[in-house]
Amino acid sequence: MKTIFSKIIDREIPADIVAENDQVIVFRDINPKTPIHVLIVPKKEIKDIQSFAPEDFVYAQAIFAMAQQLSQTIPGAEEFRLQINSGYRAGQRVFHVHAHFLAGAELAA
Ligand code: DGP
Repeated sequence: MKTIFSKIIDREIPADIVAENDQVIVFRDINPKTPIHVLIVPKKEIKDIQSFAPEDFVYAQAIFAMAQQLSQTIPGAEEFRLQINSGYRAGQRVFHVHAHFLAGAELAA
């Protein structure tokens, strides 16, 4: 069964998409925790970091590259937090690995 994020990637359900390339898609979180809160999601369905195969690490690079691009293009996102919850007990609720890009406010250290 497809994940909710794959349905967004395939345009089967709507999302506020802010960027996309061959490796990742970026859309606004439905429940934003900060003024700027987007999710960077690999286009390949990988459950969590624990499940990465050696060839999947290209997506780790793609997530970092996209985070840098977002910081340079979204006003107010020059400084940001990148957070990946990997596993239920770490707070993950959508089991399609993704990075939260959080910005637009001073975040607790
Ligand atoms: P996590 O707990 O790390 O798995 O984060 C999942 C995030 O995904 C959570 O912040 C809410 C967001 N989310 C869940 N379903 C949807 C959806 O259908 N659309 C959008 N835009 N975000 C969603």
